[in-house]
Amino acid sequence: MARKPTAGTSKATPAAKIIPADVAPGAPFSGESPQKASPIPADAMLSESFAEPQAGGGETHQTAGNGVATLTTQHGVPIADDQNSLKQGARGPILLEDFHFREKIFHFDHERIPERVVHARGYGAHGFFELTDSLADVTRADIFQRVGERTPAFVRFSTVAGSKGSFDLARDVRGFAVKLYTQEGNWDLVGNNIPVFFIQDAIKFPDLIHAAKPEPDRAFPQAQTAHDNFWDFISLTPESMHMVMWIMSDRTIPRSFRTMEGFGVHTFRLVDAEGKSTFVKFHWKPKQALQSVVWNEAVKINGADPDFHRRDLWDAINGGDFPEWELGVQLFDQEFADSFEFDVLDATKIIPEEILPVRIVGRLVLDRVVDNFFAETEQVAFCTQNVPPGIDFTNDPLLQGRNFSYLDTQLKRLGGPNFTHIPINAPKCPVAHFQQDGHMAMTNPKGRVNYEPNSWGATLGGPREDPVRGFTSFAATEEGPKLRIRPESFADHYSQARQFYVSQLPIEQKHIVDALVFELSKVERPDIRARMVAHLLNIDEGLAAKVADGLGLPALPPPAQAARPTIANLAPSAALSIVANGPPTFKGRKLGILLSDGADAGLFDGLVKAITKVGAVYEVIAPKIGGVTLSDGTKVAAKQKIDGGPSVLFDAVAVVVSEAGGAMLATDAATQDFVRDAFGHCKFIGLTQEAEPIFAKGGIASDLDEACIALKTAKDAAAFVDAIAALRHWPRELKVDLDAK
Ligand code: HDE
Repeated sequence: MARKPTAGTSKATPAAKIIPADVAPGAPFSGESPQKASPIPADAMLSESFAEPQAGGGETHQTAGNGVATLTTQHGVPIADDQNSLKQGARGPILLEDFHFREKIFHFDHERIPERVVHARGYGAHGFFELTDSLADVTRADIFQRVGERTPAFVRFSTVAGSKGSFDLARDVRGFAVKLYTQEGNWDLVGNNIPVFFIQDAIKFPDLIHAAKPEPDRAFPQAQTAHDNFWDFISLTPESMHMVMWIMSDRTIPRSFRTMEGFGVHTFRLVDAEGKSTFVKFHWKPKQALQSVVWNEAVKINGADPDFHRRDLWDAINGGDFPEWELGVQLFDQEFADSFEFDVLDATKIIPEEILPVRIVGRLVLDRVVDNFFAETEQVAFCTQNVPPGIDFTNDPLLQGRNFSYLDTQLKRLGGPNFTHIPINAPKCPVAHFQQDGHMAMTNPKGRVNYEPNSWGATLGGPREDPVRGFTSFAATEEGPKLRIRPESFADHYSQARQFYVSQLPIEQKHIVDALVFELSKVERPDIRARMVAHLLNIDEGLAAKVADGLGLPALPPPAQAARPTIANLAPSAALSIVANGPPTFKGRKLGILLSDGADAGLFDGLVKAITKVGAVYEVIAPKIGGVTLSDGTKVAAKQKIDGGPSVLFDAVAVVVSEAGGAMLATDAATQDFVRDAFGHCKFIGLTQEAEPIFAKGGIASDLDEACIALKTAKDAAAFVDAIAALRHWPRELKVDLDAK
């Protein structure tokens, strides 16, 4: 964890003996001093948090001179040589006596914990929740009482199917798990970026996940649903059809974690001090607005930057552009639930916002990245059953099943019952109980008494129940025979799938068709493809016909047998479209500026100013990472070399080159791909006249349209940045895609 101050760590000779020069051994270690005094370059230094005295490691650290902490074993023994193991002679065998070597390798061998069985790949950040509208009228939950009060939060975003090292732009549902450290205990709202789920009963979850994950004999495909097992299971599970519409939409290829919605999915309860319950559905609405990428782009992003989403979140927060979401609630009572078309306990259904408006009650801001990925993001343990007084469950059979699973999975992953002692999981309110011991117990209660009731009195006897403040379950009346059965009210599987489809803009409907054709084209068994089309016929005949055509199906199959006929006239909901809910400006987005030597300095300056003004960022791409010299002699460093900075990494691009630069770059395949992809992905493109040879060689010079904007002088830059707020020029897709013709 600490470094010794000697340079040249690769030297084979033993390091010089360390005599602390300016700090007495055992003197309290200051987290600041190494940064100030050390000769080691800043980027090689310890972060302040790691330089702090380690828990359990004693209050002090020895230093090796110059204020740099001395490298020690885990037990605190100072280490003289970390380059060589202890041997019998220079070329002899390693000695068993080398406790430092054995400890180091032992610890390394045990560095991994099991990855999450689902949602293994994720990324987290810290922030806070601030209440903007009190819910004191419907809940006693402390977090919802006082407007303006902030509650610390930790959020982890994730994909579902891929393993920990998989890529970010998989077509997949995104997890949106929020841990709120309230003053009455942690509240974990473990949601997704899609408001419905595949299945209605938790007992089907292992089957769903087995079917989605790599097939068990061959262990592929990784992080994708485009294979036989997934579509086999789905086509045999009609309740998943509403979710299928969502996952085949661009919701599953978000541009950023920052541009996704989050949903609690289930119907929960809010409960007031009198025990009165109000049903609630939770929504997180991104201030950054909604945005997704296109599929061909997603495939290429995964190659160019598999960490696209985590890098985006890291950069945004460290750049001071803190992502923010509004918390919205849909509140309703039993009377509404009884009158609603579908069962509010069925997690495959939404309540459209047009029927039941979303009331905004707070905001969630992420303003701090983690200090250490493993300690925080990997070890965070979300549990759906973590609810504070005033928030309660309903009988949604998916939620009920989850309440068992999440506690159980933490035992497997984190290795024991004391995972709440890990700082990221520890509540930030007082904790007092008689639970003790077990693996890695860090906070065993003090004193003689570890049981209750006891007769040791208020001071010595420890904590007691509080019938007033304590969690009281909503007193629901339950009755009926024990049955393994699905309620009749869960039987409609197609109506809301259709409602989702008809709520999409035509370009979004096309993307759903394309996604279905892509995925089913990877399915080897024709009967599975046909079975899916049979379901689509119950959703929308046009959709089914297009998918059948895209698959080259010889004939349409008969519609799947439906337990309930599709309700065809549910009103479309504008809230379900991504494009209709896009951003008003380019804020928070990234422009890629491709430069060559001799590029117009005034134009570049204009672009930088305009981009900065709207709160967006830019990256310079150049033939060499060393950068370019502009027309006025200014040197500009590049962030990306052209073949490492394809246009898929940017929301819009500008090609600003000199005549010689344009002629040179036109011969480069990576540069041709740069403009061709930007064009094919319907992005806005700014280009100087000198860039035209590149577009000609890329084969698109004659197709340039109104979203390919000529850039001549600095004045054009501001208009260009205004135009690119639209993000994509969708009419182009109909010209560049065979499937659209
Ligand atoms: Fe999860 N889910 N899930 N899930 N889930 C897990 O818990 C499970 C479901 C969700 O960032 C696991 O700690 C069952 C719906 C998120 O750490 C596990 C069922 C929703 C995360 C588990 C569901 C989710 C998980 C694996 C069917 C949206 C990542 C690791 C009833 C509302 C949390 C872990 C993080 C993780 C079980 C369905 C969201 C195995 C049994 C519906 C965001 O416990």
